[in-house]
Amino acid sequence: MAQFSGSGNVTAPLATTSDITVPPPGGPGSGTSGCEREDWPAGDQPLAGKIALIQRGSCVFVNKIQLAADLGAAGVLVFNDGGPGREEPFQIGAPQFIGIPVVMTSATVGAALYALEPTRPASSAPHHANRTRLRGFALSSVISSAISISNSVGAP
Ligand SMILES: [Ca+2]
Repeated sequence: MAQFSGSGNVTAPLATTSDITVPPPGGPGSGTSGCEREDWPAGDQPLAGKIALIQRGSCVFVNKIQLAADLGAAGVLVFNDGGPGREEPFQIGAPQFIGIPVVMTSATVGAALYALEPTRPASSAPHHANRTRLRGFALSSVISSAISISNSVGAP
């Protein structure tokens, strides 16, 4: 759920920041996922055609979202950081000028998606196909349910 985000349905591969640990070892709110340019792969548009998976942390949501959008993200999925009392999703502000769908989800869903992200080492090759199917199912479920909430927020 993200109030005032861009609307639309996005189905795309995940890209995750390089600095996610659930829960953050420095305590609630101490993580910097998606706050710095260096959290993402190098290049002009490294997130083009992808959904950016970002953990809640020390910088404001709009900065994380804007950075991901600037790097080409098709959508943004922010998850709570998993610290004490920081499991459930809540409504975050994502200004419409950013123009891409933004969704907030729980720490559990975020951590599960992070664990399935395909650029991370797979435990063994035979499981890869199952992991890919599971990832697609989970992500599409998260995105479609959250986007319908986002659209209803904007309705008169
Ligand atoms: Ca960071």
